[in-house]
Amino acid sequence: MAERVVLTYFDGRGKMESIRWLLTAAGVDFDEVFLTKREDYQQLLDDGSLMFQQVPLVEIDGMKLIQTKAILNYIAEKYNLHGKDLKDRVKINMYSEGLMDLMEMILMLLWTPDEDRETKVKNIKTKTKERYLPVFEKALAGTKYLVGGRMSMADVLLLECSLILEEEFPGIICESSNIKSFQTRMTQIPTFAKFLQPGSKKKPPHDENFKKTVRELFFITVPLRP
Ligand code: P9H
Repeated sequence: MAERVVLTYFDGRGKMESIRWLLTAAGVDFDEVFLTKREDYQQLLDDGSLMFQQVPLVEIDGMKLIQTKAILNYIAEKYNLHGKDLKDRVKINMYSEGLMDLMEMILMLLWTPDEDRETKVKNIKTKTKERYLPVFEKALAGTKYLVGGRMSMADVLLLECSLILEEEFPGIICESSNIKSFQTRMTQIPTFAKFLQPGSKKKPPHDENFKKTVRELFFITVPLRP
C-alpha cells in the first residue's frame, strides 16, 4: 500500500493551502504535522528535511519535497491535472502562475503594516479587476474548464483564488458571470463540496494567533501593535 502523504506546515493557510486544494482535487487524503514552536522547526533543520530551510514540506512517494510550485507541479503531473500535452501544460502553468501571483499579493497583506494597508489593498483590487479577472472571464467563455476541456491545476487554483477574493473583497467577482458560474459548478463537485464543509482540512482565514506562531518560529520582526 502506498504511504500516506504528510504535509508539514503551520495550522493555517499560508503557502500550504493551494497544496491542500490540489490534493483534494486529486482525491488524495493526507496527514498534517503542524509547527507550533521554534523547536519543531529546529528539529526539521537538524534532521536535514528542509533543503532551503523553508516550509511547506510535503512527504510523498518516499521523497521530502519543498518549494510550493515544485510540489504543486508534481501533484498535478502525477494526478493528471496538468493537461494532455506540452502545449496544454504551458497554458496551465501561465494561468496558474498568474493566480499564484495574485494570491501571493493577498497573502502578503498579512505582513503589511496598518499604515500601508489601504494603499496595498487598493492596488490589489485594481489589479484584480483590470488585470486578472478579465483574463479568466474570457478564458471561461463557452467552456467549463480553463485548458483542454478538462479539469487542471489552473482550475483548482482559480477556484481557490475566487473564494479568497470574495472573502477579502466581497462583491469583487459578482460582475464576472463566467467566473461566478465556474465557481458555483466547481463547488458542487463532491470532493470540493466536502472540502468546503466545516471539519475538513481546509484552513480558516488567518488570524492573530497564526501570525504570532509564524513570527515566533522565524523571529520575524514585524512591529507588534499595542
Ligand atoms: N519559495 C507565512 C504566511 C504567509 C505568507 C508567508 C517560509 C518559499 C516556497 C523561513 N516559507 C513568512 O514569510 C512565512 C517560504 C517558502 C518558497 C519559511 C525562512 C511564510 C509565510 C514559511 N521561512 O514557495 O515554498 O517562504 O519557511 O527562513 O525563510 S511561510
